[in-house]
Amino acid sequence: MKDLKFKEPILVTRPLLPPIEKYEKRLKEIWDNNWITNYGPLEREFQEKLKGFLNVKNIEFFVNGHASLEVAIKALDLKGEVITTPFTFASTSQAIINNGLTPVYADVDEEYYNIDPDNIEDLITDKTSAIMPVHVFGNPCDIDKIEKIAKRNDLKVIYDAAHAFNVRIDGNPIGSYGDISMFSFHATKVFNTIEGGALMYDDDDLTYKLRSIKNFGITPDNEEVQFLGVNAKMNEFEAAMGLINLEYVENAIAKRKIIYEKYLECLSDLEDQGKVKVLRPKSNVDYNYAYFTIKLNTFDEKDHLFNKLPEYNVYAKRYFYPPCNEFPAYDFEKNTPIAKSISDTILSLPLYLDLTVEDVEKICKIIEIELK
Ligand code: T4K
Repeated sequence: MKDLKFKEPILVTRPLLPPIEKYEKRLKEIWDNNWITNYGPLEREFQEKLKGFLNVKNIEFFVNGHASLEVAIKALDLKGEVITTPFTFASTSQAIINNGLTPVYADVDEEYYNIDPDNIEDLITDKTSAIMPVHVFGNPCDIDKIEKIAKRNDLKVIYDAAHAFNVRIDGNPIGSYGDISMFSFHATKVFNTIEGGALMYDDDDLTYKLRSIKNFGITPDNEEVQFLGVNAKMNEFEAAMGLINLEYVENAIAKRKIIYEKYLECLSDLEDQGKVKVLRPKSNVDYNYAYFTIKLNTFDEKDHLFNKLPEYNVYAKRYFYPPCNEFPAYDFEKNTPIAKSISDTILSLPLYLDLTVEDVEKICKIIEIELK
C-alpha cells in the first residue's frame, strides 16, 4: 500500500490550461478593446472559429452550460412535460423544473447508460412537448430512434451534449442533431472556456430569439423586450480561453485516448473475471475520451472502492449518483430500475491529459488489490 500511495492527490480531472503567455496576450487585447462582455469582438471571433472547427451551422455562447439549457427551453416555448433521463448531472432536470415544466423520466439502456428510446413512447401524453436526452459521458444516444419518435409525435428534441464536445457520428458533428444541442465548456470538460456553454442548431430563425433571451429578452436590432429573458451572456475572458484552448484541444483528446487505452489494457484481467465493466465508445463514433467509467457488480463493491481510493490519494467521482428522480429536493416516481442499478455501481476514474500511463498502471493495481 505504501508504494502505491500517490504523493500528490490524483483528482478525477484537471482543467485544460494553455500556456499562460497566450492568455496574457489575449488579456492585452481585451484591455485594448475596452470591451469585456455583451457579444464582444473575442466572442465573435470564437464563434466563427468554433463553427469552422466543429463544422456546425449555428452556435450561440452562454455564461455556462446550464444557463444555455434553460435558454434553449425558453426559446422553443416548451410547455407541460419533458421526457428525459434520470442518469445525468443535476443540471438537466433542474433546467426543466426551473422553467416550470415537469420532467418525466424514461429508463436508460444497460450498455451505454443513455435514455432507452423504447421507453419513451409509453410516457408521451397530451402534455408532452419535448424529449431531452443526454449523450452520457460523450457517447451518442440512439439518435435515429429518438428523432423518429419526435417526428411521429410532433415533439421538440433538445440534446444535453454537455459531455460531447467534438464527438462525431459517422463523421457528422454531434451538434447537428435535434432542434438544439447544448454543450458545457466548464473547467472539468474536455474543452473549457473556464465556465461557459453553447447551443448549436440548424434553424437560423432561432438566433434572434436566443440572442434576445440571454440578454434579458432585449432584441438585438430595436432593443425592445419582446421575450421573457435572463442574463446568460458569455464574457470576453471566457471567449479568450476558448480561442486559445481550441488550439490545444485536438492534442488533448489524442492524449486522453492514450490514457483511456492504457486503462483498458490494465483493467482487462478484471474485465475478463467479470469484476468490472468499462464503458466503451460506440463503433461508428469519433469519441472525445471525456470520462473513464467502470461499473462494479454491487453497490457495496462500488462503495468500498470509492471510500478506499482516497487512502491512496486517488479521488474517483460518483457520476452520477443517485439518479435525478431520487434527489431529496424533488418528489418524483422512482420507477427507473436500470438507471438506479447503474447509478449504484458506477465510478468515474481520474482522466486528464497530464495523467501518465504509469499513474494509470498504479491506479489499476490499487483497484485490483481492493477488489480481491
Ligand atoms: N448537463 C450535464 C450532463 C452535465 O454533466 C453538466 C455539468 C451540465 C449539464 C451543466 O453544465 P455547466 O453549467 O456546468 O457548464 C462537475 C462540473 O462542475 C459540471 O460542469 C459537470 N457537468 C459535472 C459532471 O462535473 P462536480 O460537482 O463534479 O465538480 P467538482 O468541483 O467536484 O470538480 C470535479 C473535479 O475536478 C474535482 O475533483 C477537482 C477538479 N477540478 C475542478 C475545477 C472546477 C480542478 O482540478 N480544477 C477546477 O478548476 O461537477
